[in-house]
Amino acid sequence: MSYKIGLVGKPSVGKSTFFNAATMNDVPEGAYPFTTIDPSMGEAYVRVDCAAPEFDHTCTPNHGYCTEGVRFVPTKLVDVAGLVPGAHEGKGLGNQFLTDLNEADVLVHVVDFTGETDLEGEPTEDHDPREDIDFLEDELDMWYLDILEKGIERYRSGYHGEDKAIEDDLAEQMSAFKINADEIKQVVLALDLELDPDTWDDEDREALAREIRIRTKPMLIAANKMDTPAAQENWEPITEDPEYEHLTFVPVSAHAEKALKNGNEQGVLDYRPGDEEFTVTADLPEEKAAGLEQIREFVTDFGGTGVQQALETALFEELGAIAVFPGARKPQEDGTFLQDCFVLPDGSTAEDFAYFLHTDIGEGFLHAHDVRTERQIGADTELDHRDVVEITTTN
Ligand SMILES: Nc1nc2c(ncn2[C@@H]2O[C@H](COP(=O)(O)OP(=O)(O)OP(=O)(O)O)[C@@H](O)[C@H]2O)c(=O)[nH]1
Ligand SMILES: [Mg+2]
Repeated sequence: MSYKIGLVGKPSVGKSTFFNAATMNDVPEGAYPFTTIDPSMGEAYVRVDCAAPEFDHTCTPNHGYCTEGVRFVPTKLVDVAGLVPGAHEGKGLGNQFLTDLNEADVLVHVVDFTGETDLEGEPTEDHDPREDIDFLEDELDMWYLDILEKGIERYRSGYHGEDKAIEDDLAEQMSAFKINADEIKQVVLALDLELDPDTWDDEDREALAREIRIRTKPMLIAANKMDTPAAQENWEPITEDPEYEHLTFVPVSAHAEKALKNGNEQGVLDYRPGDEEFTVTADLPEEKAAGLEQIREFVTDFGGTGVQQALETALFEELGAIAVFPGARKPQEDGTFLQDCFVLPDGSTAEDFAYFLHTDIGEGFLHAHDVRTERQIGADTELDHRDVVEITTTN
């Protein structure tokens, strides 16, 4: 039910460091059972400002945890290994790679901004991280193009029904990308193409595949290793390059996040994930203390290590998801309050939310209340990020 964020990138960019830091969580006992589904899939958290303080009560989260008004809401994170040239043709870990990619709702492309690793992840000098960005986009586009071509073949064969429109065949072939015939038609028309694949040349098909990929697989660039001077030098030229206007970049030090989480676990410092400050609580050997001071400088300058920021920007901005609290103004009789906070697709209505909670609630939907304003809202009202919604049913 929760969203899946996929970490992708060539070898040695820091995917595993990012993944380990993000999924290593000091969750209070009884909060949420940490389940490792497989070694590359874990539970990470995204921060949402808790609504409970607005009602002068303390929340009791069912999942994740809440600290000083910040709710940590679970989300799934996947370390998608195996990006190599030709991955779309099954090279490297090809099929596993594509399965993982397929299941990810949004991608975080981890890029080594130092330029000190080549496309295979081997040490080098003066590698342009732009090549990595282009390479991943091209690889994804070729994978989409393969599937698009199959859809066109399907249409030409006429096997699935003579009067089917091209967008229907493409939508069927591309169903794993969660795009429907109507949306495909929009993309075709937006590119000034006709709804007839016989009029499309190679370039048109590539453009179409790319456009569908951009719309269905939102992606964020995590500019990693930004704790190094080499990476910092690359930041401006790349993020201000007009070629990459379509991308969002977040500066990240996966290393720093891992070090702070480790310190927290060892009880030598207090750090809340995502914060731009932390407190050292133990007497540390000089070298370790100096290392932490470097990290302090980094998180102060960059507003955090970037790991939480990358996950949240991916989910709430690139994908456009919203977090909604089901609830009432007051705690229940057993003292529980705002136990849940769910992440829903952009544009979800009050009725969608009811169905999301349970089919019975959806089917019995009578009306809903915006708990903050105490106003009644209809089934079709679109919800906003951080809404607190109470649903009244007939049953
Ligand atoms: N300076 C710096 N080094 C980092 C950072 N994150 C990772 N590294 C280093 O980069 C190297 C590769 O990190 P990994 O996390 O193993 O990279 P990966 O992308 O999982 O690599 P593969 O599993 O081989 O694909 C290691 O030596 C890390 O210590 C960072 O934020 N800053
Ligand atoms: Mg790894």
